[in-house]
Amino acid sequence: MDAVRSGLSVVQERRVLSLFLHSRLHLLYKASVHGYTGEQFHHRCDNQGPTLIAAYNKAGFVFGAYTAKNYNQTEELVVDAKAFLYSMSAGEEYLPPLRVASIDGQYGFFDGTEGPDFGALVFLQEEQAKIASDPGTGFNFSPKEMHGDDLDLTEFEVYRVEDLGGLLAKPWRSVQWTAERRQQLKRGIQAYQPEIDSVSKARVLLLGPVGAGKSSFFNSMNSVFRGNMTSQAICGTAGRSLTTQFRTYSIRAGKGGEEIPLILCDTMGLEEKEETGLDIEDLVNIYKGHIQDRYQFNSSTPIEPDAAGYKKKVTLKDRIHCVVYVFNTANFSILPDNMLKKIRAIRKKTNQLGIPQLLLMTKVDEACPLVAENLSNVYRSTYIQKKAQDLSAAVGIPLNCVMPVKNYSQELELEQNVDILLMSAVQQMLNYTDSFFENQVKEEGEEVAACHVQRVSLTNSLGL
Ligand SMILES: Nc1nc2c(ncn2[C@@H]2O[C@H](COP(=O)(O)OP(=O)(O)OP(=O)(O)O)[C@@H](O)[C@H]2O)c(=O)[nH]1
Ligand SMILES: [Mg+2]
Repeated sequence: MDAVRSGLSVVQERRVLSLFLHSRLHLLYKASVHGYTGEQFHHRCDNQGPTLIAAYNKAGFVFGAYTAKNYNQTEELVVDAKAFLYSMSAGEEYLPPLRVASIDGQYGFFDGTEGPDFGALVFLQEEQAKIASDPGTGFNFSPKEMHGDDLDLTEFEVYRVEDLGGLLAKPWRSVQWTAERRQQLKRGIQAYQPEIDSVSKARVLLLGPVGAGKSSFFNSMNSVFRGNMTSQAICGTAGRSLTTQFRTYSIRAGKGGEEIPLILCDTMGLEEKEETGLDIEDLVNIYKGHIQDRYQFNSSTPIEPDAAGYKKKVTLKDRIHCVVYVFNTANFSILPDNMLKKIRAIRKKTNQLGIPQLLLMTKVDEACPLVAENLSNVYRSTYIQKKAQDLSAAVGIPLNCVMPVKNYSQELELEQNVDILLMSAVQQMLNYTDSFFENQVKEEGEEVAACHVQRVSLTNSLGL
């Protein structure tokens, strides 16, 4: 999923987005990966709402068409007053794209079963990397300006155009974006003490799809407390999980400083297929504290009790006290059904074991340009609010357990607002850890009470 990347450069994307108001592009289909066929195009692009085509040619043009209507293979002409064709040529980075509205202001496209057909421009002509160009049919343009007279394509992509909806007048969560708040959060986390004497640190497990930002979250928190950028956990992008070991990370406040009372446990990413990625049996062993730091996961064979890396004797301090599901805000909506099924199965198991759960929405900067511009817009972005609601519904986690964050990914210096958002998430993790311990105390109390009742009834039955 992460391997299919947009062919648009940052500048090209910005230029295309200048054609819309507060929108973002979401790649649905890339012909060089999925195939230059009408079937593949319709499979991925039908009923997706507003979409934008980006066709690339050797002459250096990126051009295409926008429609606000669905592709649906109705074999009819679709009227769309919002449809337009556009073109950008290389070397014009600072100019807005050429935009061509239809001749009658109504023409959209012919909704057939083959490639998209906007009359004057027909894409995937004859199921090949080609276009047919016929200015005057629906739209009028100069072929030289539109595509440099080059009809062969080097790439063909379709994006969903997602409306970001602007900013809410009032944020849906209030945050104090101040230096005092940053300090207060830092002090609060450092001073945290679990309610149970035998446990000195909260053990929080990060779980989620490959590339969601689990390792980056640890690195970011480590940086916040160190006071400078760190990259202890390996992170980056690859088709498969970069993290293949179970890692338990402590965090020190400052270089050589004291450890803070939090252990972040990093796992291998979850993968869509049954036999790949983190295995649910391994996960239960992690929850119970049986898997040791640096255990090398093997998707095809879960750990056995006599294996190296299996800790037989475990106590409450080795167990996972809080589970955090980590999702990339931007690509969550294209998570395959199998992945969601896997996550629901994990949720069920986690509930059975009574472990509190939170959801971390990462990459809010990538998801919404208004947030990238200013992180304090995170709770005012209509788009982020919608994503939080969608994620909450899909994973079955209440909205008040959903925490948006931005990890450090390219910065050289710490930033106050990034720190505040990251530490607010950790603060919540510690609150949830407390509820885990409260349950333990309650259960132990109930056990003691049950023993007492048993003893009393035994005493009674013996007539003592
Ligand atoms: N812009 C931005 N990039 C991020 C953010 N979080 C992570 N990244 C980037 O996303 C990529 C993947 O992040 P990782 O932390 O390696 O993801 P992971 O969940 O540990 O992935 P696996 O170990 O492979 O399962 C890296 O290139 C990070 O720099 C974020 O909040 N914003
Ligand atoms: Mg990782």
